[in-house]
Amino acid sequence: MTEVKELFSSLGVECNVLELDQVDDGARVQEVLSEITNQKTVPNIFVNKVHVGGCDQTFQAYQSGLLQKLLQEDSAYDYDLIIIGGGSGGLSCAKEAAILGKKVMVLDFVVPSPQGTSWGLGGTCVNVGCIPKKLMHQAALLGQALCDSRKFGWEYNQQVRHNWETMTKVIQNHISSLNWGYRLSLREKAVAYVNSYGEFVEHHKIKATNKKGQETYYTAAQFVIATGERPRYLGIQGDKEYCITSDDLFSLPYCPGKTLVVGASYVALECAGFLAGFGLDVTVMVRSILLRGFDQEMAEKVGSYMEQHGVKFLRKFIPVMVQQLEKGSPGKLKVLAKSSEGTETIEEVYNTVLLAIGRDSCTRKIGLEKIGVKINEKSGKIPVNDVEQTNVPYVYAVGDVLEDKPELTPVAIQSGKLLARRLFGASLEKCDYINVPTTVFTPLEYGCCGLSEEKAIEVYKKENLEIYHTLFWPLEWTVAGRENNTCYAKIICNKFDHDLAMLPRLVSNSWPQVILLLQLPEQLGLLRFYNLSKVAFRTMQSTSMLSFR
Ligand code: FAD
Ligand code: NA7
Repeated sequence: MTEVKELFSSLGVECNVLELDQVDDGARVQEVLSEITNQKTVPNIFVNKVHVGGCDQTFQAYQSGLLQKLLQEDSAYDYDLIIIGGGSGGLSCAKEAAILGKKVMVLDFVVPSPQGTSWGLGGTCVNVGCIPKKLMHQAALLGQALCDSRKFGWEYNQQVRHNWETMTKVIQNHISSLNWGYRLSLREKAVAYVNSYGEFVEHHKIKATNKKGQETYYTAAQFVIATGERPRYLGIQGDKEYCITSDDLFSLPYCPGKTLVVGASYVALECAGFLAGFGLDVTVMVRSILLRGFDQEMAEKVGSYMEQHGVKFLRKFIPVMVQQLEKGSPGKLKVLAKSSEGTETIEEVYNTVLLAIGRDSCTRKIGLEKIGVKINEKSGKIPVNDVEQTNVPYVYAVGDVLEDKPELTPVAIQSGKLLARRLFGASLEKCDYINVPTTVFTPLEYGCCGLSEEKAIEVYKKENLEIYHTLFWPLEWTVAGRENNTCYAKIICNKFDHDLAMLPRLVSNSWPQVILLLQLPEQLGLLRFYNLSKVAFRTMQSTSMLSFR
C-alpha cells in the first residue's frame, strides 16, 4: 500500500484513500469491491473510475504507460469543478465538492458599486445583505427596548442617542472576520480561491481577470454559475451619480440623515424600518403596492405599523430626477418625482436617496453566449431543470441567478450543497424549493410560509379555503405599554386537506410575536407544518398563547 501511495505521490497525483479497517462499514465495502472487481485483496486501485487492480497491476500499468494515460484523462482539465461566484450558493457547492475529494476552484470578484463600494469574499448575504441588515435591524430594536426598559424599572439619566459611525464600524469589523473565515475554510478544504472576474471564452474554458487587469485562463470538466444579483438603478438623471443602494448603505461612513427610500419591496421596507428606528427622518416612495408577491393584508399591516412609528409613505410616485444641491457627508439632494397615475409632480430635499427598486442577475457579462447557455432575455435569469442543470449539460447554476426560485441564502446554500453531492455521486437528493419559510425584518417582523391569501384563492378558490386569524398582544408588550391589537396571525387552509380543528392547538405552543401567515397545501403533513412554523420563526423572540376565531 505504501509503495502505491509513494508512486502516486511521485507522479504528483493526490489519491483518495479509503482505509477499510478504519471505517465502520469497511467489511461491507470490501464485499462490494470484491463483487464488482473480482479482487478480494487490498489495495484495490481505481483511476478515473477505471479499475486498475492491486499493487502489482498498478506498477505494471505504470511501466507500460497505461497508468499515466488513465491519469491524463483526468488532467485534460485543470479542475473537476470551477464555480463562478463565491457567495452563499457558490461557497457551499465548492466546499462540498472539495469534501468529496474533487479539485475545485472558486472565482469571486466584486465589481465596485457606482459609489465605489466593494467588499470581501462571501457574496451578498454576508457583506451587503442578510448579515448587516439583520444587525442594523437589531440595533434599531435595541432602541425600542431602551424605551420599553424604563417601564420595566430601568433608570438612567444620560441622553440616549444613536451613533451611526460606531454601529457601522463594529458591523464591518464583524463582516471582515466572516470574510477571513471563508478564506480560511476554503484553504482548509484545498479549494483554489481566485479573486478575479470569471467569464466563459469557449467550451470548458474561462478567462479570469484580476483587479490589475491580468488575465489567466482555466479549464474544468464542469462549471457552476453562482454570480448572484446586483441592485438596479432607475435610469434617470442623477441616479448613479448621487443615489446609493443597499450595496453602499451598510458601510456608509456617515449617518445618512433625512433619507428617501425608493421602492416598496422587502429590501426597501427593511432599510426604511431600521433607519427610522435610529430616529432619522425617512420617507418611502411607493410606485404601486407594498411587498409585491407577499400577502397584501399582511403587507398593509407592516406598512401601517411603520407609518404609526414615524416612517412617511409617498404613495403612487416615482422619481424622475435627482440633483445635487450641496456636497457633503451627507450632502443635500433635490428629488423631483411625478405621480405614477396622474400628472402631479413634487419636489423635496433629502440628505440621502436610497434606491431599492429590485436587483438584476449577473448573467449578461459572463460569456454565456460563447458556450450557448440560455438565459431568460427579459429577466436575465437562468432556467434550469430539477437538478440545476442549464441547457449546456456540463454547466449548472445555483442561487439568485435561477429562474423562478426563492432568492434566499438558505436556499442558495442548500441547492449548492446538494448539487455538489449529486455531481460527485454522494447522493441523489434534489433541492426542494417549495414552501420555504421567510421573514421580512421590518419593525413589526413578518414571517410567512406557503401561499399568500391572494395566491391561495387563485389556486384553490375562495370557497375552498378556511382562514383562521387573530389579533394578539404579546406579553412583553403589555407592561411596556405598547399597542394592543397590532400583532396579527393568519392561517390559510384548504378545507379538503386535513383536520383543521387540530391546527390552532398544534401551533399555539410555538407561536411568534409577529404577524404571520401560513398556508397548508395538500402535500404538507401536519408534522412538517409544525416544523416549518418553528423554522420560520426561530429568529423571533417572544411567545404568546393564541386562540383562533
Ligand atoms: P451572492 O451571494 O450574491 O454571491 C454572488 C457572488 O458572485 C458575489 O460575491 C459576486 O460579486 C460574485 N460574482 C458575480 N459575478 C462574478 C464573476 N463574473 N466572476 C467572479 N465573481 C462574480 N436572504 C435571506 O435568506 N435572508 C435575509 O434576511 C436576506 N436579506 C437580504 C438583504 C438584502 C439587502 C439583500 C440585497 C439580500 C438579502 N437576502 C436575504 C438575499 C441573499 O443575500 C441572497 O439570496 C444570497 O446572497 C444569494 O446567494 P448567491 O450565491 O446566489 O449570490
Ligand atoms: P423587488 O422585490 O424586485 O421589488 C422592487 C420594488 O421596487 C418594488 O416595490 C417595485 O415596485 C419598485 N420599483 C421597481 N422599479 C421601480 C421604479 N422604476 N421606480 C419606482 N419603484 C420601482 O426588489 P428588492 O430589492 O426588494 O428585492 C430583490 C431581491 O433582493 C429579493 O428577492 C432578495 O433576494 C434580495 P412595483 O411593485 O413593481 O410597482
